[in-house]
Amino acid sequence: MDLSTQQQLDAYRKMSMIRAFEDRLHKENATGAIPGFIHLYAGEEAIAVGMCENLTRADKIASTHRGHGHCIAKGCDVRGMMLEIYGRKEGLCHGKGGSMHIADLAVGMLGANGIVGGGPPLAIGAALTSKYRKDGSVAVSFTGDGGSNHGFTLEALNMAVVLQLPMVFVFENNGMGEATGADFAIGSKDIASRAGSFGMPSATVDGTDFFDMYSASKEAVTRAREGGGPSVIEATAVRFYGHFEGDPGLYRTPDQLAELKETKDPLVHFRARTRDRISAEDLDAIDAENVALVDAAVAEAQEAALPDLSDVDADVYVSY
Ligand SMILES: Cc1ncc(C[n+]2csc(CCOP(=O)(O)OP(=O)(O)O)c2C)c(N)n1
Repeated sequence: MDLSTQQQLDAYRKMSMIRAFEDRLHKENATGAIPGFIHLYAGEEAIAVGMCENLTRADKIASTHRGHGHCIAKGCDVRGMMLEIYGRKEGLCHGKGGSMHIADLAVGMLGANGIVGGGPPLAIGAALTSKYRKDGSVAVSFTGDGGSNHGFTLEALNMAVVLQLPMVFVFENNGMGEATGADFAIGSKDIASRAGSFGMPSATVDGTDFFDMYSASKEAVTRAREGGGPSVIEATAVRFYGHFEGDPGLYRTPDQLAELKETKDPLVHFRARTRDRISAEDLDAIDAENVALVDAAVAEAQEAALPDLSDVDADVYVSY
């Protein structure tokens, strides 16, 4: 393990922040205060953080409809995200994007994406730019098991190999696409093994284990950065909430969900893996700090101003 104790604490801080953010949004959404749909990432924290701890601000990521965790892992400002989700003027995208379109190019976050499978074609564009400019940056797409079946995802996999791009495709296999099981929708039952037929290496990891995800990501990112071309990582995990907030979730019983939460919690796994070097009190303190930060962000978002009507068509078209 090449991570110092401080780096491991930093990684936990991000995973814990994602959990605090999502748990609070679950409650806030139930009050009717949040416009639009939200899809929560709780349960999948180790995937985003395990990957992004290997990236710099210059590296780019493309996300999904379930994007809050990717944003936090890549360094988006949590206050700006909360304001954005509430549709406020001071949000990261001036309150016009909302949960599914949060982007922050300053930290290399190309955007959450309401188009399932939309991330891979976007990210290979960033990877091609990196190769053309020879700037040494890497691009990463996060895609669900459902999105892994989309035609443009498969086209992007092929193009990344043909052009030998500095790219990593992360497939987050949480076992479900809305209410459809991945075991039904994926013919081969195995996303990672598709990579071989496209001509690139792959790894399958336990996406509830930060250290497993970190190691596989490190190998793939290093390969991409050193000119070795693209890779696939399939990371398995569980989503702790419904597909979207409001989903009745009839496809799993309360007992099944309770068991999954008990056995597949990435934060609990982190605590178990670091017990010999990081105290539970230190991790509890991080959790409490994050809850307080999220409390403050929500309180501010509730009171913040909406965008001005006169700005309705600003930021819609790019001026060249
Ligand atoms: C192109 C496209 N097709 C369908 C949808 C509707 N849709 C939204 S989320 C979703 C399921 C996605 O499942 P998966 O990729 O496994 O991601 P997860 O929700 O499990 O994170 C679908 C079908 C969409 N938004 N875009």
